[in-house]
Amino acid sequence: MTHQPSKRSVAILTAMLLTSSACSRNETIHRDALHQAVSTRSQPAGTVTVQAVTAPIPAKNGAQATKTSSTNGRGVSAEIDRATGGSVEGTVTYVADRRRRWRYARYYVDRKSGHLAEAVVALSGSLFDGGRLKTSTESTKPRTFEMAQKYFRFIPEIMALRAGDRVKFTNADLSLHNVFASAGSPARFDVNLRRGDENVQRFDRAGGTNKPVRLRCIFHGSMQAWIFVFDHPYYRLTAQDGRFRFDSVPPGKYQLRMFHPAGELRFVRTIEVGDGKTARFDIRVSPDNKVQSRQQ
Ligand SMILES: [Cu+2]
Repeated sequence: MTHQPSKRSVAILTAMLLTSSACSRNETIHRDALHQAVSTRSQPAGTVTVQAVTAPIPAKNGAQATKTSSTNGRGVSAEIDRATGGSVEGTVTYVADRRRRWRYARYYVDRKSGHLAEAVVALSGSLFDGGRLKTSTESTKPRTFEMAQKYFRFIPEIMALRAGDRVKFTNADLSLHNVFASAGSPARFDVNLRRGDENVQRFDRAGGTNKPVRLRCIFHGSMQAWIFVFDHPYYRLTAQDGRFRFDSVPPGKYQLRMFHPAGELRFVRTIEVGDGKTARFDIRVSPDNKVQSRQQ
């Protein structure tokens, strides 16, 4: 298992820093107003657009069984052997609807392909709910990510990390900002940041895809961000190509969950993972997948 969330977070941060210079503060605020307008519009009953193809692929040869100690400093209760389990891969794609425009299209969707970035994709299931799993190739060292406040936005707006990881919040704007974890979030804090200030928070409670830590700035209503915390390694944050992949998944039934909080798009489907097989599930979402605002 590679450290994709970390690399992707960095890649997305870089990409957003490059693109955000074109985004004025007025646009940001206007975007929030659009959000309100779109959110209150009634949506038809959620028809899930999905293309799911299960394509068994022979297991790669040469994967060595490297079962090692199941204890480490993070309270890991079990360890998955690299040579066992199956894989799940796919792409998240947004199918636009001209009658129901999506306010975040210009940020997240490659218009030609529809590939959706900054979508959180994760597996959930009884095999690892409530426990802390790792794969034999996964680093167990807690990491520290950075979430900046710049141009009156959180950059990146969406993060996915492992319980025990930390996030360093910084302020690059001249204005005083604040980071406030909303009531009901798995983490609670409320800090003010002047330009150049830093604040590090550790995220220990895993809320999965259903209960992200919801962040706001109390001074600027349009600023918002989400941090998803998992107690297992089967989560990804999609990059510009919309792709995700999980390896070393213990065989069994799971829910494949996708949540795009900024766009309020949600997708859930039950999948089965077979030993030594790769299952491909392409997730196609449309305005039909929009959830009602303020649900989480
Ligand atoms: Cu602010």
